Amino acid sequence: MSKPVIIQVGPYPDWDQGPLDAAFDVRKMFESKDKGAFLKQHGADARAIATRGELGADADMIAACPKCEVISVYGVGYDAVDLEAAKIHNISVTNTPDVLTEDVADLGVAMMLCHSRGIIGAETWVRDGSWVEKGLYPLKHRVFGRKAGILGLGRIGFEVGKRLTGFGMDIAYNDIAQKDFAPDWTFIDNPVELARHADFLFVTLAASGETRHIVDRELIEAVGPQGMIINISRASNIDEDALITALQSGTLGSAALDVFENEPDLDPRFLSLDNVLLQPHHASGTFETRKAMGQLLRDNLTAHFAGQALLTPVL
Ligand code: 8YV
Repeated sequence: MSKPVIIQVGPYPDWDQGPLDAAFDVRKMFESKDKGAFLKQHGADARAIATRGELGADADMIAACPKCEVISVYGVGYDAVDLEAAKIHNISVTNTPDVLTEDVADLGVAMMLCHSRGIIGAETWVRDGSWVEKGLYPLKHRVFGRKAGILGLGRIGFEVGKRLTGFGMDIAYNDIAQKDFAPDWTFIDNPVELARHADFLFVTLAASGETRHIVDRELIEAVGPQGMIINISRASNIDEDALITALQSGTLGSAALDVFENEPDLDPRFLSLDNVLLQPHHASGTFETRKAMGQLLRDNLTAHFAGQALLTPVL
């Protein structure tokens, strides 16, 4: 029996590629310079699309694959998949929740500590001889005991909060409703009020059309000149232009970002700012988590083609 044809949007590590190639007839879109021509050639045969969180599958891609039955996302975020188009064409969508939660939370907290304590600058201070020539490294701001705000108390936001309790922080959160699994943390029903409360504002919302630019100029200014915004969700949750303006003018103290509009070609203005910590969208980037994500992506595809229930459907 011939293997189901799959369009693979972006590369995966070798340990995922091997089993994927063995189980399916994989057509690798990322190896083609002309995506349109690639989809013309292979789209008609495709029964599935395997993609990554940040790459998704847009309406044109979906339309070019009329026999597609399932889109499997390597990532928890599926905002880059055109869900309306998937619905119209009766296509299921799966993602990889849970397996990456802890690592993403770890990186968010690490970014807070790193940036607040000036760890990257301090390392340079040692290496470039400044310690010998100039003496002690300039003082930085403490994390312990300060106020944290979590915008979006889903799986990742909750894990961030659990970690922050270890730093004795005063934790508040905002979500569409109060969560009974977080009785010790303060629910603030307005995102701007949450930002006013926070020394450190974690953006951990699942991105969608409704959350686009929820972190706008008003909210950024509410975090204020002493505050830090940490984004481990999606760039679209923040008005990036307003963020850069606030970082330049000092109406926002600092930011630590793992995600960017148009990544990896980020806005060059970020590169000239020293009050922002820049990370290459790698919050889930550990061997352990990426292996689990690859496995879950394949398990969903395998279940689908075996006529079984999907493990982690979002649609
Ligand atoms: C990426 C992510 O999928 O989980 C998500 O939503 O954005 C990430 O885990 C990962 O970088 C692989 O491309």
